[in-house]
Amino acid sequence: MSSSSFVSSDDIRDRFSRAMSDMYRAEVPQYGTLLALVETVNHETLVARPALAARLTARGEMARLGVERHGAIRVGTAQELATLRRLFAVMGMFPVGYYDLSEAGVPVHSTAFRPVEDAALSRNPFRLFTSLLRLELIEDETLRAKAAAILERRDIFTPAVRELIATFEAEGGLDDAQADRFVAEAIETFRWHHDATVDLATYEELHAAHRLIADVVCFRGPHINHLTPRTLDIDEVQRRMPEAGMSPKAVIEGPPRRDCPILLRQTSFKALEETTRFSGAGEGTHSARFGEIEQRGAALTPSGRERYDQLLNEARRAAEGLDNAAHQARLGEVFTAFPDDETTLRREGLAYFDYRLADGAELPPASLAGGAVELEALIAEGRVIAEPITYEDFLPVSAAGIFQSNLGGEESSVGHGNANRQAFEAALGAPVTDELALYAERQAASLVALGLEPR
Ligand code: OOG
Ligand code: NI
Repeated sequence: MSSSSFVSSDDIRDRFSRAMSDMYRAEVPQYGTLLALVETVNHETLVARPALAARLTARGEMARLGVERHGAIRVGTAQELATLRRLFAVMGMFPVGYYDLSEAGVPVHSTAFRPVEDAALSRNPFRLFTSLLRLELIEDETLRAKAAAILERRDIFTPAVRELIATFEAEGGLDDAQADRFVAEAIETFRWHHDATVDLATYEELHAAHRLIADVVCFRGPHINHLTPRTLDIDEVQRRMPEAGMSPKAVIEGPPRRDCPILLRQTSFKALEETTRFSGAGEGTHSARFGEIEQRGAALTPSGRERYDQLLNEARRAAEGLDNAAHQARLGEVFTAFPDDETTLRREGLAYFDYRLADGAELPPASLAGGAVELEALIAEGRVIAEPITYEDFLPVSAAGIFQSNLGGEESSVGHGNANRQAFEAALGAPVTDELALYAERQAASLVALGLEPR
């Protein structure tokens, strides 16, 4: 087969993200309601804020806004995770970042499979937050062995998707018909099943150890547990959720509302209680699936991130049990210590920026290999434009908040483990890419393209 008949990985990812969204909308109608609300608020925001619209267009983010989603899944074994890595590679999605959720009493560690190149991100940035259950954090040995044995018996992939992954790896691509077939087969892995694979007693036993363990172990596959559209005004969507019939999570996770948004703000509607049939004719309920929204801001440098983590901790200590309005007010006060204008964020090296030549501008020849002082002058003259780079990743504290609000807020009964990135990478069969390195490279490349010294 000639490579010219291959469909690009970006196209396959785009087809997959649309197919997942359609499947989830059919499975969880409230997700459709949430999509409609986000679209309305995004439209209103763009009309009210033409400067924001112009900026999203300039950054190539306008086209992706309507299709932008992330989702989340949880798997049980190293083999499942390793095969997922190969499956996502077909779609140009690679493991970025390591997240340790055991810190928050959730017995998983995670990565995000996502595109990494600029062009791929603009085409469709679909990401999947993927968690691996850490059975070693179950204290009861008998229960741990039982869970492992149940997981050993299942195969979460269809034979056809395994074949198509192998074809992709051997040939270097998939043609149009293979790509469609791949998408149809791949989404089977993430479908919801009303039937559990275990009896009610086993479910309850695992559930008592940790609700998440039951969610991962008792079903045929890693059902997609939420999909998240990107909003331009999360406060407004949160405010309107109840009148649209959704029950929002108590507080919006992440930083407060700001003039220059940073990182990621997230909220969700609560997981649904769903009727589940157990083997041996038992019936009960399980809740796993919910809807979430996110608002993205600038990627922070290591020092910006350190400052963010510090302030968030400070705010959280005093914000326990507050409602969203009070929580946001408290965050707002604490975060006055974090500069909220682009020039300061840039000069103090708190956020990553992308530098480009203004339309029609030229650089004076002397600026070749110029230093920071010269860069500032070029920006002041309007010849070079600096735009914050959008954060494409996740936040462990927020992720823990999302997990917990959908696990019923109960106290965890599993031991808090330590981060174990090595074990995660061994299971994955590959290293995870450091997300901060990606932003740093992108910033440096934009300066080099202008003939300026990278910073
Ligand atoms: C994943 C929760 C994390 C996010 O947006 O931070 C997440 C899960 O519940 O499986 O999706
Ligand atoms: Ni999420």
